[in-house]
Amino acid sequence: MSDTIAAISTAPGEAGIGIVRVSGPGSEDIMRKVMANCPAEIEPRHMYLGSAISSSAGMADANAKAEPIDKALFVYMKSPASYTGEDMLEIQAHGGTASLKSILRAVLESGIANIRMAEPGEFTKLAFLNGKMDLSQAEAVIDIIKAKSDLSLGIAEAQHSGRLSDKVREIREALLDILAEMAVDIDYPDEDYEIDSEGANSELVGKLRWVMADVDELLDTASIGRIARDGVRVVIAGKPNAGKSSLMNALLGEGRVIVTDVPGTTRDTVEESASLGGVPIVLVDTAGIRETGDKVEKIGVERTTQAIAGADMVLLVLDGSRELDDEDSKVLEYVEHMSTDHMLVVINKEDLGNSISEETVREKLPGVRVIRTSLVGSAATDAAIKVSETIGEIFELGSINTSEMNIVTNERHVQMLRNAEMNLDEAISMLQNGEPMEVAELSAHYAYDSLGKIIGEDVGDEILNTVFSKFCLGK
Ligand SMILES: Nc1nc2c(ncn2[C@@H]2O[C@H](COP(=O)(O)OP(=O)(O)OP(=O)(O)O)[C@@H](O)[C@H]2O)c(=O)[nH]1
Ligand SMILES: [Mg+2]
Repeated sequence: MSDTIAAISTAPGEAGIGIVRVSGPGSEDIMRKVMANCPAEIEPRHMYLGSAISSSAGMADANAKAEPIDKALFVYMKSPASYTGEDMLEIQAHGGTASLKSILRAVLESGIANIRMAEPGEFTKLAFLNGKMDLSQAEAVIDIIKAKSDLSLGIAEAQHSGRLSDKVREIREALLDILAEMAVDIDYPDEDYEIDSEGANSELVGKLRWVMADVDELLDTASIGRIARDGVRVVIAGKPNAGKSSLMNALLGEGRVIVTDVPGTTRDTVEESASLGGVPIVLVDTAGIRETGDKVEKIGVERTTQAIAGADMVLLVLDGSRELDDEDSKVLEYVEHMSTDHMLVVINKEDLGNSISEETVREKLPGVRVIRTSLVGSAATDAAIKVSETIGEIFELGSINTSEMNIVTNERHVQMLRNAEMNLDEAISMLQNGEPMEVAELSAHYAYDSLGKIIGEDVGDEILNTVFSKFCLGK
């Protein structure tokens, strides 16, 4: 008999409710042992109110004293109409750590054969193995859970609904037709293409190019997909006291980081996720860049350098109340190598004067976008809006229509698409060079297999383990 698995499926901590989830053939028996007053006839997918009781009481004879744990709602789902496709039980109790742990313990100690704790992602893995969803849909589940903006959620939802899978299947079908033609040519080399093989091949080449164009179209969305899923990494840099942390707080709309008039206040990089106008952002506040003998501050400056290196965009904050000085020059050196397309210079402290002209800034950073701000009082909100708008303009994420476009966000999918592209390219070259049809067909077949791996066809345990190990426990 296959295993029955159980886990707490809600996040740890205190909450209104929390859910213990069970999947496998033992689900019904567990329900009858753990839920007191369980009706004799249970209608699947209907919710009942009961009382969860400790397992030793549950296992003892009917007259034994049951130890109540918590009042709980429970629902039983009969295979195959469940998330995993197996029989399932979900117990909704109060969302306290002790209550949920006790219920989970009662489930695990219920004496049902082959009951055990679920592994991370195992419920979703079962859903995949039981054909409830394909692999790319299963992978979207984790993206839905992790989504921190409307945009990333929209993309994940589209993938979960099977839009990417449909597109991949469509490409594979087209490729399968071509493979069939190639096979005919291999079996009957002289009959079908007796006139000149070059002419016949050019038709095949044309068809393979169409397929490759489809693959490329998906690959083209990958860079934006990565940003949409993980967020645009926006690093705030500048010399000490310029107002970096003030800008961070303004953008987050809260006093997240410490702001003082002491230069060198921020010692370490501070990261926060935010959604600005529907665009996912990871904001990074940094230690002010300057030459320093202070050991801690020095490490902070090193981290700033690393943060800049990994940035999708830099917000360079200058203190506009004073002229550019050596410290600013030092900061400019740090960002010189970057494309100014992904940079915004924020000349701050406008309320204290305008000692830095936009021209001076552009002399150092040709073509860079510049705005003036004040980050004290109510002006901070306007500044935050201006900066958010610029980020939106640069990354044009607002224009993405997640309900129509296929956007590839998953690194594994990108890899498989790249493999397919490479194999198709090889197949095309081989045909053009008059190499034997067998070898060209083999390359095209590899492309077909790579595309299949996106949706989970012929994937080995290794891939499955990697995919599902990224999930949290209980999912
Ligand atoms: N008048 C005025 N003061 C500002 C403005 N922006 C920031 N400040 C002040 O400048 C000081 C430094 O601000 P922070 O935001 O801590 O500067 P920082 O760049 O993070 O500084 P470090 O963390 O030390 O590198 C604080 O006293 C802020 O209140 C502004 O637009 N106008
Ligand atoms: Mg700071």
